[in-house]
Amino acid sequence: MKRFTSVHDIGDLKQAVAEALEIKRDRFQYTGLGRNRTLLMIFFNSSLRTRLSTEKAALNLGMNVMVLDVNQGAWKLETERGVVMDGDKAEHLLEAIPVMGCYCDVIGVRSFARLSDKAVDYEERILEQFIRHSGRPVFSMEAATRHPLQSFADLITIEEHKRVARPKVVLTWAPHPNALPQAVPNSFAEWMNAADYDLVITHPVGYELDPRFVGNARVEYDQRKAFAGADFIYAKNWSAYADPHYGEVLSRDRAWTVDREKMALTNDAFFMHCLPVRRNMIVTDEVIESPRSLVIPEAANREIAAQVVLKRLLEAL
Ligand code: AN0
Ligand code: CP
Repeated sequence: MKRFTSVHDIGDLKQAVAEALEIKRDRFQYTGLGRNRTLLMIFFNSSLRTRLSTEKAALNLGMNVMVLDVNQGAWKLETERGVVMDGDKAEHLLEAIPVMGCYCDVIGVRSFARLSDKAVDYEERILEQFIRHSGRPVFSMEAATRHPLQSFADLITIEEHKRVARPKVVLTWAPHPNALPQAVPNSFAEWMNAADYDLVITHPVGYELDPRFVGNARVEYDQRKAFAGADFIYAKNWSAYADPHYGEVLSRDRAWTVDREKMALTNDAFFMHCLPVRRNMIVTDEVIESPRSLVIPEAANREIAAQVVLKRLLEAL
């Protein structure tokens, strides 16, 4: 594998999950593979899980790891070409990227949507520049439109817990005070479609996702109807995608919070969320603390997903 930015890079999903479960049984079986190889992780945005799980995965493979938080201690970076750099930005991404490539063998990039210009976000300008100019295999640690390491971990978690071959998986919008990207729901829908699960997406009117990600999913505006018979409830907030409200918060309606009463409509569903989660906005204390909550095993599987991805990138060096 030469890069990892979406489900399209991972190939056969059954094979990928089998590889993940094999690594989970003994995560130290490939410690020689990363010897004298360096991973550089670049963060334009905050992280807890991605940073720790990806570093742990790299250590399991015997890699050396370097982390750069672009906003802490590095020069402020200009990203637009053609700008007269007489402001506060001391360095251009077009020099910074190839320089970073000099010091490592594999690069992970986290760069969220800015939510001001849909075209810029959906072209994945930052991630694409890393792919083009770093000279190294690049993987996404959540980019503007997708979070494939999260979705891969979600898929592994569902495969471990499902009770029927083709479970009903419900992606539900839930309220949040701030405007968040569509990366997690886009990517989740993309992977669930690829896995051919029975996927239902529920959200208030105005929160329709890009149809390219919705794919074969059914959209149900009545959250209670969507929950009926569900095997997995996957909660997430996102901001509006549709014009003219791209990136805006249209609702903070706590009638959409996932609570015990709504979970009772499901087929004893498991509750999932990528974390970080706002309790009693997205989900009640009771549901996230219940025995059906998978948020911790899901986060644990981030290490496994990252290890499969790094292993495949190393094998192709
Ligand atoms: C980010 C998002 O919604 O994309 C990261 C999720 C993994 N969440 C927040 O900023 C709260
Ligand atoms: N789920 C996830 O990616 O978490 P972090 O933002 O903490 O990395």
